[in-house]
Amino acid sequence: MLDVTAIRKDFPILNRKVHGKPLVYLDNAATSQKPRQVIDALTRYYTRFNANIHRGIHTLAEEATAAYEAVRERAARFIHAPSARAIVFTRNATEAINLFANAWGRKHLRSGDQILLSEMEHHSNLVPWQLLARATGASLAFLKITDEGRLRLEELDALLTPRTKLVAITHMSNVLGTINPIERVVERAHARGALVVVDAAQSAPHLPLDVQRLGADALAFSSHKMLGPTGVGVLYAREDLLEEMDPFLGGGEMISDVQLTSATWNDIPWKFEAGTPNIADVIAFGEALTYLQGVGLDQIHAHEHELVTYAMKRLREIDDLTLYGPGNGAADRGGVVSFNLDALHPHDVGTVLDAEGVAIRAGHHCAKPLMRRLGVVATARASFYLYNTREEVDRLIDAILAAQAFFGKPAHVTSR
Ligand code: C6P
Repeated sequence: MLDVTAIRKDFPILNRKVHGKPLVYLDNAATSQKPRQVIDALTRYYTRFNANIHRGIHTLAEEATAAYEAVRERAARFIHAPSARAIVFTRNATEAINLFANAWGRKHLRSGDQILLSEMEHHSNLVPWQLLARATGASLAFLKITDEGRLRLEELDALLTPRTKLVAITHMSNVLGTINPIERVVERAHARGALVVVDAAQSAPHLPLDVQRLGADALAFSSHKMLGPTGVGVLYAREDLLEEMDPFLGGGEMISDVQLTSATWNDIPWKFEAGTPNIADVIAFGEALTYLQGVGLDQIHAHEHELVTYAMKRLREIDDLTLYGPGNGAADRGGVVSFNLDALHPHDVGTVLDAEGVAIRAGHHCAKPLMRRLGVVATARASFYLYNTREEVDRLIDAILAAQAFFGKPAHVTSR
């Protein structure tokens, strides 16, 4: 059991009011709030040891370098990577996927090769592969999903052909909440000689993650969804892959030697970190990782599962409301729930909820092909994190009833 009361005290923003009502922040899948420890780390860096890293020989530069590289070690431990050399810092999960798609894909894919994706991918794990396919002549294939929002795994073997060089798949859907069985996908993909890239943007913040147990060849996630600052992402990739990949961006830091017309590359992972990186935010991200590990990812996942189960039970009590994704209480469901109210646009729902102090997301969630598969243009989405409570779920339900009342739909359940 999490001590949510104690946790909430670490998040100053949770004390604020929105439209005169206490904030209920249920947009964690978009970005999480930050604990004081992370905010303080940023201030500490800028007030104590701000300096450029790797190249300086003065004390501040050495301290900043040590703090930055220590976070690489911490990030490796967080996902059970075999070594910090397999951790590349990027701007976000999106850039991490683009890095791999360009640096690995352009070298290894040819016309006639195939990239296998799923119908539930975020645009960040779709468009980079579309660009790669266009550049190399490779084609895209898609693993379909069931009406409940799960992968049609029984179709996987047929889709994995000798032409399939790479499978890129999300660990957890940002719309459906589905947690995909990555190990099983990896096992079958590897049996056919294909690599697997995992989009862990929605899983790394919420589930214990072990890249070696998953068997992922590469995996991407973002700091800002896991209590850390914006502007930091992580690409994990097998060291042997990173070694043979060409750089993605060229510039300072990523070189070993430079002549007027040629250059040689730095060791991994620095080969992929051209220019001055986001030093302050990486260092503060380290505090986020420490915070999450202090609380425990198992406990966080259990807490969110309980909240989403309760939320779905209460959402089901509301007439004219459609829920998306695996059924209530399903073990393969994380703390994200998408829904629609008949005859109400999700943006209108979101606006009324905001007036009640409840922050949710409404829209296509950067998953337009999935929206089409669900037969909608948009959904409303509530997403939970370690600091959310059952009382906040009740506030969500009350606010939805208020939205129905506001737009003239009868409310069929009584508010608590
Ligand atoms: N999803 C959401 O509200 P970035 O923007 O690079 O930090 O993360 C991209 C990304 C990749 N994969 C998945 C599954 C995601 O959910 C996201 C980000 C946010 O759902 C913003 S669209």
